[in-house]
Amino acid sequence: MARLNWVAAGLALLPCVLAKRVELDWDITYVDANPDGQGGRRMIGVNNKWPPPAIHVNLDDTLVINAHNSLDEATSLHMHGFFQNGTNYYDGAVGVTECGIAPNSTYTYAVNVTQTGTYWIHSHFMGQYVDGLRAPLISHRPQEPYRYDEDITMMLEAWYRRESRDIHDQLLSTSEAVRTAPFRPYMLVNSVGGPDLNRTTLRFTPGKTYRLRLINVSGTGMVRFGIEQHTMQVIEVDGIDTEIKEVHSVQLAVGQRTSVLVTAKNSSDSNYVYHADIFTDIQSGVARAVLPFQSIVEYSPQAPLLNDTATNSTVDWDFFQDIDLVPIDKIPAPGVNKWVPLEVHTSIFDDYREHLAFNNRTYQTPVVPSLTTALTTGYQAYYEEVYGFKSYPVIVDAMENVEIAIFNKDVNSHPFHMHGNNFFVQVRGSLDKDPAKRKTSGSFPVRRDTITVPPQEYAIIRFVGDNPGIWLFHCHMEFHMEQGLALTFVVAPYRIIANTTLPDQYKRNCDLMGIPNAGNAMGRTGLDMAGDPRGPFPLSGF
Ligand SMILES: *[C@@H]1O[C@H](CO)[C@@H](O)[C@H](O)[C@H]1NC(C)=O
Ligand SMILES: *[C@@H]1O[C@H](CO)[C@@H](O)[C@H](O)[C@H]1NC(C)=O
Ligand SMILES: *[C@@H]1O[C@H](CO)[C@@H](O)[C@H](O)[C@H]1NC(C)=O
Ligand SMILES: *[C@@H]1O[C@H](CO)[C@@H](O)[C@H](O)[C@H]1NC(C)=O
Ligand SMILES: *[C@@H]1O[C@H](CO)[C@@H](O)[C@H](O)[C@H]1NC(C)=O
Ligand SMILES: *[C@@H]1O[C@H](CO)[C@@H](O)[C@H](O)[C@H]1NC(C)=O
Ligand SMILES: *[C@@H]1O[C@H](CO)[C@@H](O)[C@H](O)[C@H]1NC(C)=O
Ligand SMILES: *[C@@H]1O[C@H](CO)[C@@H](O)[C@H](O)[C@H]1NC(C)=O
Ligand SMILES: *[C@@H]1O[C@H](CO)[C@@H](O)[C@H](O)[C@H]1NC(C)=O
Ligand SMILES: *[C@@H]1O[C@H](CO)[C@@H](O)[C@H](O)[C@H]1NC(C)=O
Ligand SMILES: [Cu+2]
Repeated sequence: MARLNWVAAGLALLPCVLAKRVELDWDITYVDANPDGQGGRRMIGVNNKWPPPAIHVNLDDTLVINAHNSLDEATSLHMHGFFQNGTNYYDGAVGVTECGIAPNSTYTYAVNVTQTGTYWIHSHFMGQYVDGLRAPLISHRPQEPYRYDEDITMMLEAWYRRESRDIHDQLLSTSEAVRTAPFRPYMLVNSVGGPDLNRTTLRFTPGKTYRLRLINVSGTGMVRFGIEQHTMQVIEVDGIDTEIKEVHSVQLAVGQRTSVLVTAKNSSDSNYVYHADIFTDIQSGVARAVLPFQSIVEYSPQAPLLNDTATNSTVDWDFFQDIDLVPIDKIPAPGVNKWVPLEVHTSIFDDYREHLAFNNRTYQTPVVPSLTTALTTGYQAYYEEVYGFKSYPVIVDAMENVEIAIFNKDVNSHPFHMHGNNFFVQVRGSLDKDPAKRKTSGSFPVRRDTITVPPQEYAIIRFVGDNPGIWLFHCHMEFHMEQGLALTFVVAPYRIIANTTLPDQYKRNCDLMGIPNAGNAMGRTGLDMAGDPRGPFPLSGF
């Protein structure tokens, strides 16, 4: 029986090694691929292969990626969860921290690895990651806090047969009849899926302990993962090692990562079912599954499959909440100097399209990337106006402690991702102010870089403005971001200006695409913001 490469790729843990330079040449190319075995389509891969390879680095390595763009449109790479401290221009957010890599051009991303845990790398231009330009990015440390025998990455996503440009156009259509949810026939586990469950079998050896690194790289939706008759121990979320939390299942929103330890049974008498269902949201603690997915944990090819789903005794979907986790490094939450309340709405705007918005302001990429603006407008870089109304800039002073309250007034869950930092998860509660639903963190709140806020609930998070740069804060459901659910934190403009020298390649790529290398969001000087769009605005009555 063919061994899946992702199972065989479980790394034996290496002892402490000297910091090294990990240099990768990535030619970003269109590739025909057939992930569900049901007919292929054009995907975006690397060096004419799909899926792009997982990247493994060690703490203190330098990761260098020479990214060449062989597509017919711009592209970029974002290392999701890496703080890019001092290297804002390598954060990959097109329109914020770069112009994008022009077709036929190159951009070299270089970062000193200061964080460990489970991350991923993906394009941050339009829906290219949904078209396949994404891969796990795993950072190992010499001594992991927990012991395990094998390290397995499971990248989970919903698979679309259509290219993301089509889906974008469909969702942003002015016709309500066209704006239907795109079809997702299958779940992919490490880029394979489809009706043949053997393609996603997870093979366990009796007695071994596995670290499963679950990464949700979906375009939309939430995933819940569980193995029948196995408990799991959560040990990491979004790169932060936590104290052990025993669970039967975990749920992950797009962009989120959770590592669990699973101890295999001692006998290979039976095989079991694992689940990785997609659901849209959790209401009253009940998930609405839209795409159930099951595959097999195999101890022995000869053993019978115990299928608990058939007897209604499946996994206990005991939705644990991230706010209950305790990081092992025990950092107390900072105080608060700045308060940023954000209401989340979806509605039809006066351009007759459906947009999503923070405080009714729907994000639009400025003409000139916000980082260019910060570096070329002198003292005006301290004024929010200069970045453009639609890039929703929020200026944060150096070392200011920011508290963000996200009030989700929508009918869907949204996973919010912060670039350049992680945040402390302080409070969760419901908009109806039901005290039973309010939860506060302990003294050492969990920190993460992506938080889900269910519909009609709120979350309060805090971060410290200790990483000068311009950092996007957005819903990680790709299409929601394209529908405008994003804003930018402009952290410590004085320090950005004092300490940033843009790489030559940054400017060359802008030149190639005809994007000015100076000026405000409109490409003009000073506060001349003529033509800066304010709308569209929500049609009244939502
Ligand atoms: C890229 O370069 C190739 C070969 O030089 C050329 O044929 C192609 O038109 C170029 N593509 C773009 C988008 O400039
Ligand atoms: C990495 O660290 C070295 C040594 O401190 C420094 O010279 C180099 O500029 C850093 N590289 C990046 C990409 O930040
Ligand atoms: C897949 O599973 C079926 C039974 O469901 C089995 O007959 C077949 O041999 C398996 N194929 C592989 C490649 O393991
Ligand atoms: C990933 O997250 C999305 C959105 O938060 C969710 O809908 C989906 O079910 C999650 N899981 C998987 C496996 O895609
Ligand atoms: C497997 O056997 C070992 C040694 O007898 C025991 O400590 C462990 O609890 C057993 N594991 C399970 C999952 O039953
Ligand atoms: C388990 O049983 C359920 C219900 O009968 C069925 O839908 C599902 O396909 C089975 N799972 C596997 C992995 O065979
Ligand atoms: C499982 O639950 C479903 C729905 O409640 C029911 O129709 C079915 O008969 C149950 N099956 C078993 C084996 O109890
Ligand atoms: C957004 O617009 C709606 C409808 O016009 C209004 O009820 C709501 O108060 C607005 N929210 C904010 C934060 O401006
Ligand atoms: C960024 O680097 C500065 C200076 O070393 C440090 O004080 C700060 O904590 C760092 N912030 C993050 C988010 O890495
Ligand atoms: C620029 O960066 C250096 C090195 O991290 C730091 O010591 C210095 O304080 C920074 N300058 C400003 C104005 O923030
Ligand atoms: Cu969203």
